[in-house]
Amino acid sequence: MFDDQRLRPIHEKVMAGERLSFEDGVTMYRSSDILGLGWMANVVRERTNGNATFFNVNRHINPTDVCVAQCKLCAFGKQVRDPDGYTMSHEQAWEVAGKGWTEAVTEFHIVGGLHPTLTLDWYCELLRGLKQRFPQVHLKAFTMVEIGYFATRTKLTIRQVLEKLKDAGMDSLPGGGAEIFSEPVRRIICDHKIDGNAWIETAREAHSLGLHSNCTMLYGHVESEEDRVDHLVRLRTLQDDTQGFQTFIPLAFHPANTPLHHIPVTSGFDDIKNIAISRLMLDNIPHIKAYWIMMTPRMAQIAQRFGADDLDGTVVEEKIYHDAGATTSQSLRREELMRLIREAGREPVERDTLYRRVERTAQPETAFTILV
Ligand code: V47
Repeated sequence: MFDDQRLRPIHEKVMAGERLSFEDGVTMYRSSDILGLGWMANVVRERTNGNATFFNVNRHINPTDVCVAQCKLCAFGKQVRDPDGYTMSHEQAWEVAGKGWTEAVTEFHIVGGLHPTLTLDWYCELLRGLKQRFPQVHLKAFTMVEIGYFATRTKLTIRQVLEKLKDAGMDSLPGGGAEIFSEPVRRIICDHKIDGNAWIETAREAHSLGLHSNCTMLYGHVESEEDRVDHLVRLRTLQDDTQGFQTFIPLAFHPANTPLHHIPVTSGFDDIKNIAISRLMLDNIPHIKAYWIMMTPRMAQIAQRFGADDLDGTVVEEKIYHDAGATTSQSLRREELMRLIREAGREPVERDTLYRRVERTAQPETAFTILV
């Protein structure tokens, strides 16, 4: 069954439900047997999530692109004095949230730059205003990096910052900012961000407050295969302790308009391998997301047979990847997402952020109930 015989012992472990080792991870990254990897990942995917592919109806809100970090990996952040930078007022952010809004939206995904003067109270007020105007919408807000930055600026602890944001309406956290935990790599691609340990410890603190989060890995820049496996194992170890991660999202580096623009874009082969290997290594994280904005809808569709069980959402106005040269559309309609899923032989399941099934009643674009 395998072109690459080195996958045989890994296959035995997968079939027995045994945990894969660091060395297994490296072996898989060094293998070109994409069908063998995909077959095994599909077994785990179906064991964990059956035939369902999840999606949600969400909207991204990026309140500011002004960022003090100036990471080399990023095309989104602008310097304070850059005339192209923007910072929304509360009213503008609330208006953006409502633009083209229907009651179908179940999630706002809110992330932004590390702004030098906006206060934590400003962010709390932003959340309170959203909750007041859209009480049924889940607020998935702020990466671990933003939480760390708020703590540094306010001189509060990470826990205190999380508690304040939670009180103001934050329901969960997205998975961004993890990049790659390896310190030498971080120094090259994002040297002003919190380090890998701080990212992990912030996630631990969030989970301990009952907040779920996602997690990501940015690949396809200067990292090695060992760095990728190290990253996955560190996420898996935290998940053993907290069970707070819902979804892992492998993110391919988009070099356009970044200081690292000389790095070639990732191949479809590598994108699919990352989906499969993450499904196999992260035996304790329930969902693997093929983020269609990053992978293209075509590749995300195929990923559903290589380990992925989630395609993210309708999104609406994505900026981070489009500033870095993504040519995908900025949003997909519910019906289009469902067609992509059905064509892959999967059952489309609309979910809310916490993976409860959303049942559309009456008009699909308006009313819904969440099935617990
Ligand atoms: O943290 C930034 C990455 C992330 C680039 O939690 C880049 O459901 C590639 O985390 N090329 C933000 N990647 C996106 C993110 C995310 C997306 C969708 C769903 C969820 C979720 C989270 O994007 C950043 C960084 O890792 N990023 N610049 C770039 N040039």
